[in-house]
Amino acid sequence: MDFYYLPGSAPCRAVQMTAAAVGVELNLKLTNLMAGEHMKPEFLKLNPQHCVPTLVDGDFSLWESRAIMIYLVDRYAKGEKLYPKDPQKRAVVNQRLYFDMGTLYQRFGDYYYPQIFEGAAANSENYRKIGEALEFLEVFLHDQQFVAGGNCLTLADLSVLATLTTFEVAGYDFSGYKSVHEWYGRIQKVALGADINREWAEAARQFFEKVKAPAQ
Ligand SMILES: N[C@@H](CCC(=O)N[C@@H](CS)C(=O)NCC(=O)O)C(=O)O
Repeated sequence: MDFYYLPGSAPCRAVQMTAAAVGVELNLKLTNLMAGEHMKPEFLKLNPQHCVPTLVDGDFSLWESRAIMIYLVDRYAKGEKLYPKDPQKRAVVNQRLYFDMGTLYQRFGDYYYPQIFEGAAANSENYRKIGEALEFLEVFLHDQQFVAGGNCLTLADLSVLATLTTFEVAGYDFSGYKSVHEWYGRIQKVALGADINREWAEAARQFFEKVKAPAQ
């Protein structure tokens, strides 16, 4: 299976951890966005939306990290722990995956990426909203071992772990969110591929070096 990726990218790392959890080997295809490799005609044939992660399984090509994660489990996982079949349990995992994509990681990006890629000034309202998203996550994790509750690790944990590892290399201090912080330490000990997630995330650190928290 060909996996087009960039190590610093949180969505790519979430897929990497899912592949490790499911036990499938990925043929790593490093895709240098800075050099425009994602805009080459051969890549656009695989993914007209020109983003990583992109997975190519035979003649099937798929992008959107959480869609790829679900595909890997549906197609290759033994058992249903990572993505439960029970409709309500699955719905909670889905809710957390959408929360990660549309709220947690989205708000992180809204604050950091305009500063990094467009030279924009820090926006204190966008910074505040990152904290609010973390408060939501804190509520989800209160008295819970896993992001979607229940008694085992799911895709929601892998998705949020990849996101929060980017928070960490960005220098965003979330230690004040007690349940989140404890979960973050705990989950890295049990998630397969968490060591590679950690290692790959370092590639992103350089981008965040000049971005500071706004004066409060
Ligand atoms: N929601 C997407 C986000 C993917 C994404 O934004 N990828 C970035 C790298 S982190 C990218 O490929 N950007 C280049 C582009 O979109 O042209 C996912 O979770 O897969």
